[in-house]
Amino acid sequence: MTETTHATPNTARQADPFPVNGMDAVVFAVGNAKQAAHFYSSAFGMKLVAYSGPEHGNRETASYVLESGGARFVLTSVIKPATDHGRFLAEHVAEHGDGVIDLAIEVPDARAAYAYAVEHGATGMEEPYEVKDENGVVVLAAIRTYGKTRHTLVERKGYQGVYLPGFVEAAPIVAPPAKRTFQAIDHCVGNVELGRMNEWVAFYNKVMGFTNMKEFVGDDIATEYSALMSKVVADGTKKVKFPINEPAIAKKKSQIDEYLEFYGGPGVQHIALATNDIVSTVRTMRAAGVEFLNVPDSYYDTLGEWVGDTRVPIDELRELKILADRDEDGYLLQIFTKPVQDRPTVFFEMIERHGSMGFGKGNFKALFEAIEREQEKRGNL
Ligand code: TYF
Ligand code: FE
Repeated sequence: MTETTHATPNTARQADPFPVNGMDAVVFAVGNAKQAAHFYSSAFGMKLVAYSGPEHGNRETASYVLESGGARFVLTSVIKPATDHGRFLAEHVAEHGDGVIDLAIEVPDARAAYAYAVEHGATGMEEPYEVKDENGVVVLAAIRTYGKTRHTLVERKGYQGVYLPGFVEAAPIVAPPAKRTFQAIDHCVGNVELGRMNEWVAFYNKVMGFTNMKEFVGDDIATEYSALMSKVVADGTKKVKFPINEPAIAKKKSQIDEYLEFYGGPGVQHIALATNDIVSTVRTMRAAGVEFLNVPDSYYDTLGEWVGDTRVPIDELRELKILADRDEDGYLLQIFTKPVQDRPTVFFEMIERHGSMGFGKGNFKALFEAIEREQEKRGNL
């Protein structure tokens, strides 16, 4: 696009170099996708909608597609490795445990997105290719990001099938909850090695034209109590938000180091899921046995003084251990699960936003202390 005038400079009006529609799916490689699908159905209220496996001609893997509103998870296990992909899945689970292998992004033009990314320094993993069935055609391409994680670029072209060609419709495993437990993927966080956060931020700046959001954890906070540094990149519409963490050298062993040690390298740390009723979300998930980080009562003794009025009374936040934070744009309510597998690696955040586009900076101290108490119980502090 050429600039015709300098009278109204407005970069926001310039064509987005890397337009995205939003997150397409979070793809997990797990040891037992059948049981994981049950967990995300019964404990996270997700609905199984599609399946691919040996019953339908896929001899190598079993994949379960679950949805909650606009959020989509794909859980994949290898049954019998036969191709490079099967061996990759087997090795991934052996090395990293259950984890995220793909943060798939829906784009309006996968060929253009891939070309732009590779031109700007991304490593291509799959050149753009078409997959089709009677429901239409989808264009896929993939680039590499931190660790063994990839971004598949998904161009759906109005595809009418349940997920992708090769998948068949599946019936829910348990009756879906009357009310959705969450609506969307809010952000996906990566942990990278010490000293590499800025490289990965630059990667998203260059390769996807993502810009930095104002919230970050810098040196000062890091050494004082968080033992991590963090910056957030997002696409122009802020639909896709990727915080990147690295460990910091502080008084205590970083929670990021614990992750890197037990995951065996960089990878996705947490997925934040957006809800419009965090109280009912947390009640439902707690009743289903999901464990959340504990917050000391003292947090709630002073919360009202600085956070002001929120939709949920402080007493109810206290009862459910929900955190609250406020900035100039509004407030947010958030809560963190404990890791959802035996390794102290991947966990989830539930978040209800009311104007604030932040990530809970006001809670970092209370949150990181809560994480460190868990780290200590595991003998990793
Ligand atoms: O996504 C975020 O930035 C917040 C805060 O290990 C956070 O959820 C950052 C690092 C971390 C846990 C939570
Ligand atoms: Fe988060």
